[in-house]
This record gives sequence, C-alpha cells and structure tokens, in this order.
Amino acid sequence: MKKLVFFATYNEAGNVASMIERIELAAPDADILVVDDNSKDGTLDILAGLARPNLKVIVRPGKLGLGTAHLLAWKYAIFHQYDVLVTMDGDHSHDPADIPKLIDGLQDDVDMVIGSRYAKGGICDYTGYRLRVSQAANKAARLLLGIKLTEFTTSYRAFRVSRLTAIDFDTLVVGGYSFFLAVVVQAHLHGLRLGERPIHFHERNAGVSKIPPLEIFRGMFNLLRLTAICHLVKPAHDISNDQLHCEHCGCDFSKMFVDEKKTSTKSVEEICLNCGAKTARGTV
Ligand SMILES: Nc1nc2c(ncn2[C@@H]2O[C@H](COP(=O)(O)OP(=O)(O)O)[C@@H](O)[C@H]2O)c(=O)[nH]1
Ligand SMILES: [Mg+2]
Repeated sequence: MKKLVFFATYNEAGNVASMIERIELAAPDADILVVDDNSKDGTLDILAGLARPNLKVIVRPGKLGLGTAHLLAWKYAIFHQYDVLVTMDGDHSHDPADIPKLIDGLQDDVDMVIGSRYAKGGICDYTGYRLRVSQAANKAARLLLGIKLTEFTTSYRAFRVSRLTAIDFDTLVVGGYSFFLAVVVQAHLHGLRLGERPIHFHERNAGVSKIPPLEIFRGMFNLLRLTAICHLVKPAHDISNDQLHCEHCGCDFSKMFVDEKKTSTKSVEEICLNCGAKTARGTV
C-alpha cells in the first residue's frame, strides 16, 4: 500500500524538522509531502537541509491559503497513484503517532477517517473561549448538517485516494479554514463513507496560529451555506477532476476549473493550485 502523509507550512521553522522526524517514526513506509507558501522565517532553509528520498517539498510563490494547499496535496496523491493520503497540521497539534490509527480506520469500508477530539476517548487541549467555540461549532455542524460525526473541523484525516475523485473539487475552493467543513459535506453528498477515530489534539508547539481573527464569522456563514447545500442541493453537474497541466508553472496536475456563478451567467475560471495563476475562460 502506497502512503503519503501531507502537511502545509507557513512560518513553521520551530516545528518542521521535528514534524518530519516524528512522522518518519510513526509511518516509516510513508512518503511525506510539504506544501509551503514561501515562508520567510527559515522554514525553507530547514526543509532544504532535510533533503531525503521520501520527502517532497512544494514551494508556492506566496500565501495562497490552506485549502488550496490541501487540494494540491490531493491532486499530488492522485497523480502519483498513492493508495492512502493522511493530512495534518504542521505544528504538532496532531500527534504523528496517531497516523497508523487513522489509516487502520480505512479498513472498515470507510473512505475518509477524521481524527476527532470529541469522539469517545478523544481529548482537546484547548481551554476557555477557544474550547467552547470549537465544541459549539462541531455540535452545530452535527445538528444542522445531520451528518453523524463528532468532528468536522480538524485537518487530521486519512483518505482512500481512489475515492477522492468522487468529490467535485470545484466545490472545495472556499476561503480559509472553511475548506475542512466543505470537504466533509461534499464527501457525504458524493457518497463517500465517513468514519472517525479519537485523537488527542495538542496546543501548537512553536510559532503562532495563522487563523485570521475574523475567521469565526466566515466559518459561521460557511456552516449556514453548507447546511442549505446539504439539504437542498443535489450534486448536479458532471464532475471533472482531470489532472491538468499548468502552462504558467509547468506542473502536470495542478490546474483546475472553477465555476463562478455571477447573477445571470456562469463564468469558468482556470486556477493553478501550485502557482496561483488565474485565467478567465469565458461564460457558459
Ligand atoms: N501552505 C500554507 N500553510 C498554511 C497556511 N495557513 C496555515 N498553514 C499551515 O496550516 C497548519 C494549521 O495552521 P494553524 O495556524 O496552526 O491553524 P490552527 O491550528 O487552526 O490555529 C499549520 O501547519 C500552518 O503552518 C497557508 O496559507 N499556506
Ligand atoms: Mg495549529
């Protein structure tokens, strides 16, 4: 079984080397992919010094966002024909020792396993306001979406790669951290079997959180939008998740089409998840 473990980095100089060491210990047979958005704190120098055959680093030209970094990792895993993809944060909030447990979860006829802080046996080290917001957001998601999970928002997940293309990637190009909730909803709508395993979620090790202060409002709006989609919208148009070559950066799999709904017309945009190039393709 070919396994890929992925995390995104933006200014994680204090964490990146130890993350890779701990992943190698927990999953010695896995390859590791890091997508960095041109960190300026020395993360890239550290990664360059770690050159090893099982490590691939993709450096994007600037801060293109966490969601598109994850989508690029999905496309990388599909293009390179991995069987299993594990995604996680790069700040030690997610304990790499849990990787085998998440991968094991795929065996019970499950296509996507979420590492849950709120499942029986799970632990979240947040305290006070942040704990209450996180608990409330996940409870609200369960209630409004009607999806029987306890965790919707962490990025710690294992995927059966062959099932990723059942999801319409176009629906996942949403801003900020809303990506992770959108993935659960779209996976559910497109028939993927979802499961959970309890995890211990730790405070980040070094550095600072990159969550913008107003993200909570975007998250609330996104939950309402996804609730409507979940209950009212049937996955409609044909899914095209083809691996498309980007003429700007030369990457063989990073380009995708995104429908932009304008008032009366629908325009299609090409975006590259690797270099950020955007091109309008006209209206349909
Ligand atoms: N490549 C990339 N990584 C990001 C970006 N934003 C956050 N990250 C990484 O995503 C992971 C989670 O971010 P973090 O700030 O810890 O979010 P929090 O744990 O929810 O506070 C960390 O490894 C960050 O370095 C981004 O825009 N681009
Ligand atoms: Mg974090």
